[in-house]
Amino acid sequence: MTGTIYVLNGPNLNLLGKRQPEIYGHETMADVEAACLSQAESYGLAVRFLQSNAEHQLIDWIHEAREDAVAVIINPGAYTHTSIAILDALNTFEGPVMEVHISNVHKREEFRRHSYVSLRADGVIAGCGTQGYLLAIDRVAKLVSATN
Ligand code: DHK
Repeated sequence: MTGTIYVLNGPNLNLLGKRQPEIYGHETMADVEAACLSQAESYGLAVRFLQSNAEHQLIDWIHEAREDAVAVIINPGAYTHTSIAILDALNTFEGPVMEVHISNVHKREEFRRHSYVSLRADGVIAGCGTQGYLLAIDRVAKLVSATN
């Protein structure tokens, strides 16, 4: 298999490992990036691992993914619950989209239960900690191999 998976991370995830570790764990974004690269490599896939606190930047990366990526894995952070613009951008992407949340958003505040991104996502993983990213890579590899 060949191709690049875009792994996109939204606001506050740059503080992973420091921010509310009782909810988000002790691993850092750098740890998650290294694990994603290694998991994807086992399938012959590459990863572009990105994080931004800015909605427009996430949208620009999704637009880049249209030309450059076989799949998108996205943890939009709080934009999950607010951003029609990110949903619209994802709707322009033709490959598989996986939505990942480190925490179990259904076990938390009511406002975290609604996701605009889920209207586009082919699968949603929540509450599996940072392992959710690796599970999403497994799923994407399966979906990409089925279309090749
Ligand atoms: C991360 C965030 O920053 C929150 O805003 C979401 C998500 C949940 C997560 O669990 O990874 O509500």
